[in-house]
Amino acid sequence: MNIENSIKLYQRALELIPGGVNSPVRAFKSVGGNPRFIKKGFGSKIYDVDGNEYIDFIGGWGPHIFGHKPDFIIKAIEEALENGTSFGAPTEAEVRIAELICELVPSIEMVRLVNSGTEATMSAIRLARGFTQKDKIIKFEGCYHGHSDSFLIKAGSGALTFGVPTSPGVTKGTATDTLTAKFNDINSVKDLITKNKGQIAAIIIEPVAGNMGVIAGEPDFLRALRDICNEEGIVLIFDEVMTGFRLAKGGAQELYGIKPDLTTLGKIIGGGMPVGAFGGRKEIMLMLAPSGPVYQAGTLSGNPIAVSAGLASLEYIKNNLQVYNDLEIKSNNFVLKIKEKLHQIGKNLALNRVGSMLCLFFCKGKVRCFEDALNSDTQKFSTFFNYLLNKGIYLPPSQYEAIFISTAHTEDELNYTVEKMEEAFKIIFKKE
Ligand code: HOZ
Repeated sequence: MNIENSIKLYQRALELIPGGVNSPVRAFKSVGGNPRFIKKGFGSKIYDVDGNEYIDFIGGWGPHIFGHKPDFIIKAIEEALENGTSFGAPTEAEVRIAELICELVPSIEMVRLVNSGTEATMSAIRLARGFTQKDKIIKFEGCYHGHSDSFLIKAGSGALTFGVPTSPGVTKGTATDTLTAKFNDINSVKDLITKNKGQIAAIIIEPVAGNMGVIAGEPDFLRALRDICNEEGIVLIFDEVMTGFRLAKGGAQELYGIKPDLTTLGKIIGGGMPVGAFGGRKEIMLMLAPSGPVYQAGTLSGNPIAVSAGLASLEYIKNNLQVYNDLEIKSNNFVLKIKEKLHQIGKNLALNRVGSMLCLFFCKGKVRCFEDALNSDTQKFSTFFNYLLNKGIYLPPSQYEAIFISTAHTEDELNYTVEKMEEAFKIIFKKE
């Protein structure tokens, strides 16, 4: 595969941008090789600056549930552009998207738009702290809630990919206020609450973790979290930046039938543009400025172009709810075919899937928490990734990110991917 132009661009970028990229995982450091510089995307495919075509399983890291450049999103953006790009004043589209979010996600009674998932989670915990007048939060090992200080402690995603789950630069004070529990282990949460009685403002969790690979929260565990939060007056925050509008119209909380107090959203809510949101119980949301004293603001929050793309996505979802069933069937068949190939070569890897999010761990046994995820052989993942990349299949360049299936992926493309995965498995397991 000729990647001459990507190589040249990377060399130029390395001189000017730390690590040559604007978000660490893109640098391919954990899998080796030169990152591909992407020129365009259409449907299930992306194309690099050397003209190579790839079946894309990143989907912009989640937003592109309908594939790249869906007509209805592009049309909405073009129409919005006719009117200008940014006003720093309220627009009708913000009201319409707020109505739609509250309709699709019933636990959200009021919502605030921001520009990214990181902003959403960062603001949600400030709000929870302001509401409860308590300082500490509980997060889970391997969960990733964006890159704000409070969350870069035993975090997943890029932080985990590069072995710095707790980042330098986070002050001791901040770290002291962030307690970490074990995913899917309610006793670890109970212990922290007992040791920090009356001091916990919020518990934040990805109900389906997507940043230490994909790991589903177990229903009993999530229900127990809800109960504990009720008993202790703790704000339960579901980080649905990845899972919101991805697993169901109402996100993971709809699948599990659990209502968090606050929800954070991103990715699909922006239709590929920079939008995030947080919302939830009215009495909590009313604490937010200018209704209440908890400050939060943003020059580009509710940006009309970004909101137009999000609105088009959510309207499409509302009118086409069968997409979730279609994605479930497609993704399940895909995983079954991969498992069949593994079975044929006598291997049994951990393959986790929830709806159209999935992850293959190079280890045996179940992966149900961070520690289990760390058992995966990342060297094997690297070989797997690079083999597929050279066959025109673009997986996330990290063991600890999610593979996303979109409505645009065709059966032929998925079958081709399974075929190439089988070839990769044979190479990886040849010596065993
Ligand atoms: N942390 C993001 C995925 N969970 C990666 C974002 C990016 O590199 O674009």
